[in-house]
This record gives sequence, C-alpha cells and structure tokens, in this order.
Amino acid sequence: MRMPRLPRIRSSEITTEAVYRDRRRLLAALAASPLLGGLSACAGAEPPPPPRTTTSAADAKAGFSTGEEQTRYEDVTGYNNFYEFGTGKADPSRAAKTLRTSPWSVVVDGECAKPGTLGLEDLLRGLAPQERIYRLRCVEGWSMVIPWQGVPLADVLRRFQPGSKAKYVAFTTLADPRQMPGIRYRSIDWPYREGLRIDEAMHPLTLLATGLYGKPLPQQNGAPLRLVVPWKYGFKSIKSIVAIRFTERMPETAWHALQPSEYGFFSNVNPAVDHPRWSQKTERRIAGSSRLFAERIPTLPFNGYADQVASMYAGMDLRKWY
Ligand SMILES: Nc1nc2c(c(=O)[nH]1)N[C@H]1C(S)=C(S)[C@@H](COP(=O)(O)O)O[C@H]1N2
Ligand SMILES: [Mo]
Repeated sequence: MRMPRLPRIRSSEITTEAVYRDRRRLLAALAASPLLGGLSACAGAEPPPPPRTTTSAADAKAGFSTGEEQTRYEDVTGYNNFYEFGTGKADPSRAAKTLRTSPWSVVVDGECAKPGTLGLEDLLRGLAPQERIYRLRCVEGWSMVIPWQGVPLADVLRRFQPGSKAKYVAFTTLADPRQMPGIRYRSIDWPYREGLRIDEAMHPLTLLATGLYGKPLPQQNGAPLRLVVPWKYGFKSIKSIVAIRFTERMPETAWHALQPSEYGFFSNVNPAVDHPRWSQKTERRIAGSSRLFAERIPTLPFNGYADQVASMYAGMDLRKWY
C-alpha cells in the first residue's frame, strides 16, 4: 500500500504552533487537575529576594568574549525567531524590511525618580558601544555565537534613577500590525513582553544591543534596540524595545502567559531541567560553514556563564524557579 503523499516540510520549518495549540488545550486541562497542579507552582508566588552579590570586574570581563567559532552573518541574519514577522525561521529576514527603525523612542517609567520618553539618540547619548561576543542559546535547541555591539543595560537604566521599590524591569516590543504582519496571528498575546529581576538587569553581562558584526542591527535581529542576556534562553532577549518599566512585582511575560508550565520567568539556561517539548541537555551549534551539519554539543549551566552569574541564584531551587 502506498502512503499518501504528504507535503514535504523540513522539520526545522515546522512551526511549533499548530501542534502546540492542541497541546496547549490539553495542558490547560491537565494543569487544572490536582495531580499536575505542581507544574505551575510558581504562578502567583514571588521568588526569594536576590542575594547581595557583585561580579568582580575580572569575572565580568571573562564573559565578554569567547574564542569559539562565530556564526556566519548569513545565519545570524537569516535564521531568526521574531514572531511579529512570522513563525518560520526565514520569515523575519524576508518580512522585517517594513519595520521603520527611525525615528524610534523608548518610554521609561515605573519605580524611578526620572521617568521619561527618549529618542534613541538621547537614550544612548554619551555611551560608547562595546563589542561583546556572546553565545545565544534558543530553548528550541540551537545556538549561535554572535559578535554584538551595544551598551550595558545598567548604564542606560541608571540614568532614570530606579528607586528601592524597583525590584524588576519589564520590557515591551513594538506591536504595530501595519509594520509587523505576524501580529495578525495570535501566536502569542501581543505585544511581546519580557522581564528581568533588577540585579539581572544591572548585571555587567546584560547588553542593550544596537549592532552586530560591526553593522547596525538588521530589523530581523531586533533593530534598533534589543536585549541580549546570554545566560538565559534566547526568548528573554527581547527585540525592538519601545518600553522599559521598573516594577515592584514580577512582571508577566508573553511566553509565560502563553504557557506557564513551559516558560518560567527566570529561564536560565539549564541542561538539568528539560523543557516539556525539547531536551535542554545538548544544543545544535550553528557556526562555521554549514547549518545543515551543525554539531551537537553539551549545553552548559547558565550557557557557560556560571562564573559570572550563578551567585545571583544562590539558595534558589532552579527546578522550581525555571
Ligand atoms: N519581540 C520579539 N523578541 C524576540 C523574539 C520574538 O519573537 N519577538 N524571539 C526570541 C527568541 S525565541 C530568540 S531565540 C531570539 C532570537 O534572536 P535572533 O533572531 O537575533 O538570533 O530572539 C528573541 N526575541
Ligand atoms: Mo528562542
């Protein structure tokens, strides 16, 4: 008997969404049952306060660069996740040309003494862009090594004088259906939102990127301004930021809102805690000449930045606070 002819779709192209939508309904039903209630144990609860730690300048610097083989420019800019422009990996590089990145302004408000709306130039005035070569690990199981240019997020945040109630920082991406065709699909609840604990936001590794490979950030990579938090799964590195808010409570994030059992607030890279759909033990390193033959390598705790960041989570159960 012949098998029916199925459309040929490369597995890498299959959007997780179709399968995911059904699963989501199932998971929602399961989460309501007492047996699996523990899956979303963190919902509502606040984690313990962060310990008072600082990363030494030498430790921080050791994380600013890596000698690992870099991902080709074509792959960094042609294989993307930017759902505002579609869910396929090649969609953003095709569709994001319509994103107008100038003029661009960012609203900064919440628990701070000097809130304001600033144009990009004013926001970054006087801050010299630094080069950072970081590993970026997507929760889907691939990773890249990318030379970014940007400024430490801490240097920007300090200008707004966050107060003692600023325990978290929330970030929002532009959500304009005229510029972003993917917004028509409710793959996630727009706008894309992310958040960091204040110590994570102020950490010297946390970068507000404006460029890569020495060029201005391409639209598909989150122009004109995106976060890069190298010890967390890629989805924390929110693109095309239009709002930053200091908050006292842990902010809701787009992925957590969609599926709390799969996407925690912290989302530190952790090979010991699997995502329900993807093992996190290894990763496909997209670097060098061929994406097809990308090598599988072990995933490291905190994506290899443990020396710089592990102390921020001392005493925290990283299974609970995934
Ligand atoms: N606004 C927004 N930011 C986003 C995403 C997105 O869909 N929308 N995808 C995230 C995910 S899942 C990853 S892995 C990284 C990918 O960044 P890159 O395309 O520059 O490699 O961006 C993150 N930032
Ligand atoms: Mo990702």
